[in-house]
Amino acid sequence: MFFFCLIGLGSNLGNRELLLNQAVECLRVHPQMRVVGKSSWRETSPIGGPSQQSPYLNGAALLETSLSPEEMLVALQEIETQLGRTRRQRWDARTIDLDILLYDQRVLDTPTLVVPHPRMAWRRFVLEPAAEIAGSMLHPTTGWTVSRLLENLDTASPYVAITGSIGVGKTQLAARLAEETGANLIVEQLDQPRLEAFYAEPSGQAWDMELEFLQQRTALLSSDSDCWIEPGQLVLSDFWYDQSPAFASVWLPREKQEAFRDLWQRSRSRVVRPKLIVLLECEADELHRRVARRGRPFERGLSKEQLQRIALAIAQQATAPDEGPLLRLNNDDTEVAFAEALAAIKAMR
Ligand code: A4P
Ligand code: MG
Repeated sequence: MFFFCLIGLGSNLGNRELLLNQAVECLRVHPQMRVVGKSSWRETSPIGGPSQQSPYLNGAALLETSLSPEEMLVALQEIETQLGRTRRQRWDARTIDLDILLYDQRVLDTPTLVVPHPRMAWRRFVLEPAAEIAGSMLHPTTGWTVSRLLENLDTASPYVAITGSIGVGKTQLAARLAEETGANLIVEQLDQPRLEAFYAEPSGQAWDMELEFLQQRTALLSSDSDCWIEPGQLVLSDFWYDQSPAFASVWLPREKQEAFRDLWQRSRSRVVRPKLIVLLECEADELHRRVARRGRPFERGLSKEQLQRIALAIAQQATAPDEGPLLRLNNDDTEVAFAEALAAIKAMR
């Protein structure tokens, strides 16, 4: 059996062009690989990692192979070593980096191998060369082709939605990213009396509360709102329009959920959809502690189980077909999450 495997190549140390060509030569002579496509090499600005790095030369190659994904990773690492790759810190300068972007339609998540490559869906330095040689290849977790992912970068509004369970740190991350990038920030307003009424009697008040949130989200993200006027201006929100049905699935009784989804669907065509969704996640005990620490009296009754159910419902919605590129971040370490989100925003330009 042979499978198509899409590889990303990058170099920003030494003779970059020679190193990329040598890497392709190593792939060519490998007895269990056939190179069926090779992109042009393009110069790109380094994203993430230590400052003062030199520009990268990036490209992509399409292989036909009988190796398993794990065997492919080992083979690529052997080629990296042969071409002088050493590892010091994450995202550091390197003579050669060979990543598995796609392996057939396989979805893998092990400690040593994640496929599709977890950051490929919004990186311009990956998608431009990949689209040259494998535009019609399907990215299995978004259900979009490589070309469509690139088109999303070129045509979707420069808008990033941050989502996650209550108390996970959405507003803090959004504000910090907006300050760093000069983005317009859209923040959801909380109607405190409404929330107090809800937490006092969840079953009776849930419909009104969810409807109010939905209406607010629709108004804030409406395509005729002022926040989209400046072309090219980055916009960040501390919520995501599609988190509405996720919250509704936790708080509303079953018989009301379909009616709510109808309302959500109906106004969905009027809101601007994000170019990238950032989903913040956090270990359950820590999430519960964060909610307690911020000290909103009306949230005191929230249980760890409820917070977890919300987190799960949002993750399900965010991984549903056709939602587009998703960056999942563990926000236990807020510094790491900030660096990852910032790198993603820069990589989309
Ligand atoms: N690993 C898991 N999944 C994969 C996969 N699909 N392909 C593991 C390859 N490796 C995978 O990789 C670290 C570990 O990831 C490996 O041991 C493997 O088991 P690495 O090559 O040692 O280190 P790295 O490349 O620094 O890490 P990583 O996380 O792959 O880096 P990224 O996120 O790919 O970023 N800017 C520009 N302009 N151009 C670039 O090419 N590349 C990076 C690397 C950052 N900025 C860049 C570029
Ligand atoms: Mg790598």
